[in-house]
Amino acid sequence: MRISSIEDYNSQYKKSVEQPEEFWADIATEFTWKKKWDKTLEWNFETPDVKWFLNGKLNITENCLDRHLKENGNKTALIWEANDVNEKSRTFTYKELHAEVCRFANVLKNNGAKKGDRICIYMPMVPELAIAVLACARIGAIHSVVFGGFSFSSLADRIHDADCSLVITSDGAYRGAKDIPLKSVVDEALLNCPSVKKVIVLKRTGIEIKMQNGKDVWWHQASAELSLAMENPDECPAEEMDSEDKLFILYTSGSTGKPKGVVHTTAGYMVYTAYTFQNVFQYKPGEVFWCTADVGWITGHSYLIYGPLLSGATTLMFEGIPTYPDAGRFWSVIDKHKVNIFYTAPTAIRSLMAMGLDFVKPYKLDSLRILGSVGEPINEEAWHWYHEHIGKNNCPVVDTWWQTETAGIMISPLAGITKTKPGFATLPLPGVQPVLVDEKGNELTGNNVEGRLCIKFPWPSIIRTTYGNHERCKEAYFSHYKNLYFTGDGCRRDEDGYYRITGRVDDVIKVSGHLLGTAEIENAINEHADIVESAVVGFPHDIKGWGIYAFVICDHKRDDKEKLKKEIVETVTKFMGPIAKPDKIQIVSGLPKTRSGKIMRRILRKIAEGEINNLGDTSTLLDPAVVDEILRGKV
Ligand code: 7RM
Repeated sequence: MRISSIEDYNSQYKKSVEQPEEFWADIATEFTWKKKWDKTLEWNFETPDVKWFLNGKLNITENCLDRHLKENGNKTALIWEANDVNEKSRTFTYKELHAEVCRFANVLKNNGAKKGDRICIYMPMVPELAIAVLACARIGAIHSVVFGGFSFSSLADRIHDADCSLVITSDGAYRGAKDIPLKSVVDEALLNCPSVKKVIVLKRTGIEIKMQNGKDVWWHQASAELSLAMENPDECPAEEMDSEDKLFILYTSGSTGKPKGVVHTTAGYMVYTAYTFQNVFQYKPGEVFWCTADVGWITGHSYLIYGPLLSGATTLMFEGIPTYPDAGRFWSVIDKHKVNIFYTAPTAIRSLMAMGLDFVKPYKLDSLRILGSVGEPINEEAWHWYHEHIGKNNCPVVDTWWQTETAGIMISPLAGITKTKPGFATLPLPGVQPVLVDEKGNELTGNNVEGRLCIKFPWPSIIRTTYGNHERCKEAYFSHYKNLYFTGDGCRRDEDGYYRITGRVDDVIKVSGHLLGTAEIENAINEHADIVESAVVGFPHDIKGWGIYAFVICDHKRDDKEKLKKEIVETVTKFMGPIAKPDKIQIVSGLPKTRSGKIMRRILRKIAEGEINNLGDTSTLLDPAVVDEILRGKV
């Protein structure tokens, strides 16, 4: 499965295009199956319908855990570093992690969970989060992890959409100097989620919380009770799953206010995340791999938990934030745990770069071998800083492009093998066939072209559906261009055939690496009693990549404008969460609309970006005067 040189890459790539089924079948054979598949691939992008490794039977946790026990049972699977520098870090060998996962799988079963149930996980970055994810997979329950930075209303939407029967959470969470009351957010969300029968609560911060009799269960109590009820609570048979049984749902923002529940299935996800982990990062046995992403995002699913564990690697999980207790924390963790491969987001690199080199200097960073970047385009300045000051000009930087919907890395250098170029994700991985199209869907062939990025052949971990609404999956990804998966990104292919992602071409924005829907933010703003309408667009932001610019209409004149803006920020934080706080708010008396009442976001985007002399055609506006007013009041 391992690519070892650029010639090897070229020949594997060729094989993956000419004989995709043979190519992936060879790789899939390396895993543990309860029953081998009988057909490798069936697909149709019209409906859409993609199936890999048909009728194969397996459990992904047997591949993540049991498979390694015999030879590597005492090898470290997980290292955990706490938010607080003074709290002891924890480590789990493969044997220990296996036992913990089985034990918690038994807790889930004891609380009524079974194969096919949806379980929402809303937790801090503690080992129990990874244990909960794997325990769901162990029993065949479908996990839906919701990022802890989302608030009750976003959480409720997600629980409700997936019809979850169980929620796993903690009393509170530590993030930097803050204590976040997670359980009370769950309590508020559950006022509108009758499907939830049980809430399992991990004790983390010890804050006082309400425990509802018969519904809320303490993790440690439920776990202790097992020892009385079972002879072997640390063992739990792995449920037999079909290759195409759902493994998880992960919500991602789209152009409407309602997030999409991206569905991934068992075998294809397993094969692709392991394959990409090993090849992109060129992982060597014994190395420590650190992905800084939260498990609430796809990067945490695929490269903090599944990819590394499937590969028998040592994965590091960090509970805190890059700037606590100071901006040297990442570098101190790298030295402390001798991290070899470090995978983070450009927004983190830019914010640490802005804090100055004094926070880097005290650290050796000599364990590092490879650096990775994910989530947004990495600007050249950040790329060079990362390469020079963190990698000491000695570590290849892999700029990995991919999406929640692709589940694994799609376009990226292979560390130490592909010649890198700052700002470029470079070349597609084997199995990935990118095409660029113009707005009408004509394929742009040859090099030196720029268009919209599509993929023309299925890879094993392609999105299968959007939960509960297959039509939406078709509409969002498979109907823009015939027989192509549409990514939503703009992209350039340069003279060397290298790909450079230019950014989103739809109504979602990447803010600090978090994908947010502008419509979702507008809904949250509109919860403020005085706001009648709002329009949100992105604007370029030095650290965050993109910032949030909100134009709002207030239903009566308020003289205390600054207070109103503060209230709007609080409203967004309350309903959607702190990650969606607007950076700029402009109170306006009208929005630029067409005669049919559609907001012309193109104009607002230009204004927010400061391109005020180039607003384009405004002749179709109902009232062109609103544009002048907005320009006068720009913040
Ligand atoms: C992994 C992840 C997906 C969107 C994607 C792009 C942007 C991600 C890069 C990137 C430029 C990169 N999943 N994106 N990686 N843009 N270079 N290396 O981020 O679903 O949350 O977001 O992120 O716009 O479509 S995601």
